[in-house]
Amino acid sequence: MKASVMQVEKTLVELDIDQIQNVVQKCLDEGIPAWEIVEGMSGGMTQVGKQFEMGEYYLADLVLSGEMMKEGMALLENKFDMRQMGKKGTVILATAKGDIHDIGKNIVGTMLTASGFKTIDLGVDCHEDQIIEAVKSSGSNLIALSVLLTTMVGAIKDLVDALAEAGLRDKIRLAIGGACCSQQLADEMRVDAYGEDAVKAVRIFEKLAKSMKQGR
Ligand code: B12
Repeated sequence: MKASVMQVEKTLVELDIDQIQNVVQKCLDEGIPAWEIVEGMSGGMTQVGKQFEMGEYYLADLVLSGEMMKEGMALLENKFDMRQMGKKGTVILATAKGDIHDIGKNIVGTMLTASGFKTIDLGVDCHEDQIIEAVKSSGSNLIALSVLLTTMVGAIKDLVDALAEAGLRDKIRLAIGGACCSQQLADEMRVDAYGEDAVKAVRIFEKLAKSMKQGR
């Protein structure tokens, strides 16, 4: 990782909100691509999450880190090559019902957009009916579901069942990610893929989109 990107990561971990835009801008001035800067912020967020779990940070710190992420992203939004957007397909993004975590989903969305996908972001706490509706109205066949709460794992099954009921299961590829997800859970829930970070999410959807085109 480049020194300036490491600085972005460190600034996030240290929750230095006054500096976040300065360090992100420094990366941009050095010509560092936006997606690399997103990776730095994402790494910082992951560390903040771990320190929270160890009892070193409080809930207010988490909220602050989320704000910092937003401030940093504000400088990057128009730095991605939008000419490529949608060329690889359209991905519907959602956080599972009952779950309001959105930082990871937003990073996944940014990385997908940056790599040539169009994204339709349904936001947080998404009921399966909302997702089905979006599939029908957009014609998209790719879904990225973020699930962080163990208590909401059932929402994955509800979505898979609802897709089957709507006669859409075979026409759709669904990937999951977030703190409580794993490959084992993906297998149990019969979803098509699990990814542990936004970079993997891009690889997964490239592969899934390709398999759909080839009529796997
Ligand atoms: C930040 C945070 C919050 C923030 C959320 C702010 C926001 N706008 O999102 C706030 C403070 C609001 C919050 C609230 C709560 N939280 Co919280 N939160 C976290 C924390 C510390 C970090 C999450 C995060 O943003 N990480 C950084 C991002 C970048 O990582 P990420 O989300 O994992 O996403 C990456 C990958 O997972 C992947 N990915 C994500 N989605 C997808 C999708 C696909 C398809 C793919 C391929 C990949 C992928 O790519 C992303 C980028 O690399 C986690 C700890 C953790 N280990 O995750 C707890 C955590 C998820 N929260 C937890 C809890 C319990 C709660 C609350 C219930 C607390 C409470 N008592 O009120 C509430 C939830 C209320 C609700 N109904 O949802 C628990 C869940 C425990 C469990 N096993 O169920 C955790 C694990 C903390 C803990 N150990 O106690 N939280």
